[in-house]
Amino acid sequence: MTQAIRDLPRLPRRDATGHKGTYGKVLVVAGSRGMSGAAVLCGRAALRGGAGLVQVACPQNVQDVVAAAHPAYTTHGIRQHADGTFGDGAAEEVLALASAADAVVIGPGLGRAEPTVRFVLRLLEDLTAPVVLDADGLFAVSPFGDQFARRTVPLVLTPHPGEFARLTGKPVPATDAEREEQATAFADTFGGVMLLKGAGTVVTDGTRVYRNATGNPGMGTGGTGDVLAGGIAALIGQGLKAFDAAVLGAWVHGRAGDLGAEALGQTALTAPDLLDHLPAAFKELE
Ligand code: NPW
Ligand code: AMP
Ligand code: MG
Repeated sequence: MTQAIRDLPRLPRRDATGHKGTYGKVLVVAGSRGMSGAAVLCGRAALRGGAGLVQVACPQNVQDVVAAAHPAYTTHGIRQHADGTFGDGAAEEVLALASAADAVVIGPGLGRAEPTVRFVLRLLEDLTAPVVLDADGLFAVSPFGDQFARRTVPLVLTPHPGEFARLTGKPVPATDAEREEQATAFADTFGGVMLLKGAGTVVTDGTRVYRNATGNPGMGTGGTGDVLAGGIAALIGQGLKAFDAAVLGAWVHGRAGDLGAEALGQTALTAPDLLDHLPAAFKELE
């Protein structure tokens, strides 16, 4: 597939009479003490991606920090035990919020404590909205067995090569051909969308394979992946199918990185700079 804009999935048009209820409600389940920034970046990216409403569900002990970081999303503090771990009711609490969502991101900055892993698995059992599973959400399902195979709810996995190796239980793919082959085989087996990040991000549903050409090594900096996950969920919320949202999300994320690098150079580029350049990248698609 080429990279020409005309060959990309179409960005949904905003109808003249549309309102915030029209453009999708995204629930971001992310963050923990020490990684509240991941929840902020993901929530802000969902807003930049065009979501009508964004809610960030994060552990109670970071809710105020996350809320103070941006005025346009709402927040929910997930109840915790005194030691900071999630209690048994945490998943039910989030499932209730998710019942109103059009797309759910799970994972950025959530952490890897055992109760968090159980929380993620419990969410995946019962969620009915499409899910973008990233970062510590991927950790919770690694190594990836057949427990999610052929689920009816769309699932997009967005690992970087290290996370992909953790999912497969194999070494990091050594060549581009190996990346593509392993990602495709993986998606084919689980029946969802695999977006394998890195230089030349691969997006595949097991049949279709798209190799992204936007992006640059300046994006090798903390938090850029958290931005990608929020952007893809926003596109799903606007009605794109999971594969198309992943393809368009990867393209626009890399394009924002390229515009950011043009303005600021690769060395100093940071994840919030991607958020600042997403508007220009999206404008090219409008
Ligand atoms: P190495 O070190 O190169 O040998 P992890 P993470 C490997 C949150 N964040 N090619 C790497 O190998 C995230 O959302 C929070 C090959 C290492 O083994 C997560 O929740 C931020 N290998 C959490 O941090 C900002 C590669 O993978 C392992 C590779 C942990 O996420 C930062 C590292 O991966 C961050 O987003 C590549 N291209 N890339 C915040 N502000 O709150 C990585 N590896 O252990 O999954 O750790 O990605 O840092
Ligand atoms: P994460 O490791 O989850 O923060 O994700 C890093 C993001 O930056 C992914 O979207 C990668 O595709 C992107 N990225 C990192 N390094 C490069 C590179 N050399 N070229 C293009 N994109 C990159
Ligand atoms: Mg990441």
